[in-house]
Amino acid sequence: MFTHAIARQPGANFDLGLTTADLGEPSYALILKQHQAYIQTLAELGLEVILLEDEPDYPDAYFVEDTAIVTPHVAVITRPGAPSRRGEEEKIEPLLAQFRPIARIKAPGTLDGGDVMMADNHFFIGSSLRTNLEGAAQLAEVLKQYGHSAEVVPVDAGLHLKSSVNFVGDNTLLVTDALADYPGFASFKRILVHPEEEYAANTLRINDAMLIPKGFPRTLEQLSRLGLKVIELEVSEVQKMDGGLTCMSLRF
Ligand code: CIR
Repeated sequence: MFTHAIARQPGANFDLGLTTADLGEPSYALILKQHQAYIQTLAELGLEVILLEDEPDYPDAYFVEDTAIVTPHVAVITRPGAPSRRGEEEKIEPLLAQFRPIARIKAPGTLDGGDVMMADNHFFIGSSLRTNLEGAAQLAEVLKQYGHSAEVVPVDAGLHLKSSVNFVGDNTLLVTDALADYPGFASFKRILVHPEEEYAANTLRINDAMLIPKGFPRTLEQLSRLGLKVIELEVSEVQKMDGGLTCMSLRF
């Protein structure tokens, strides 16, 4: 059960953040509205939401997920893979230190939280453009010290591991074609995301609810069969900045 979430307000210069998407100009008024609805949903699901102020020097800083990995036993502060994002983690560390012992990813390791998928006590760590093998190995080592297991997954498509696969509970993954046959996932039930709905792979399980991006009817239908409460959220402006539902919070 998650009881807390950390999130950060998007700043007025959020459109200066990194992106590879070609979905048009993002609107500040709209992203604020979408972010507000997201925070409100987390609160309605019973989480205590700690909302941080925007960071003018870090236009991507509202993607707080990338700055830490929080397990029931430890919080690991990352060293983000994109140089423009290094430093976002500094204000996250003292906050998480109130809740968990702290460990840190150290240079030359790099790691983004978006590359880390927790499936109960096991962690899949994507090695991607943002997370290098050194960062992945450091995280695996810390996780093992705290009683978790971990393995590294090569990420060849999408920005992060969780752009393509997410754990939805009950030994089940929601996964795109790119990773559907990954041997490390063989023991999981797998729900395949339709190729036209790949963005919807970034869903977020919060306790007995499933948050999914709005506008992906096939995925909505597939997830509705799981017996969870399914909540659709509009995140069009977040998508324009290569982000999604998981990226905008740290849950623990
Ligand atoms: C970036 O490129 O770093 C941001 N614009 C998007 C980060 C998305 N984060 C995530 O998937 N965890």
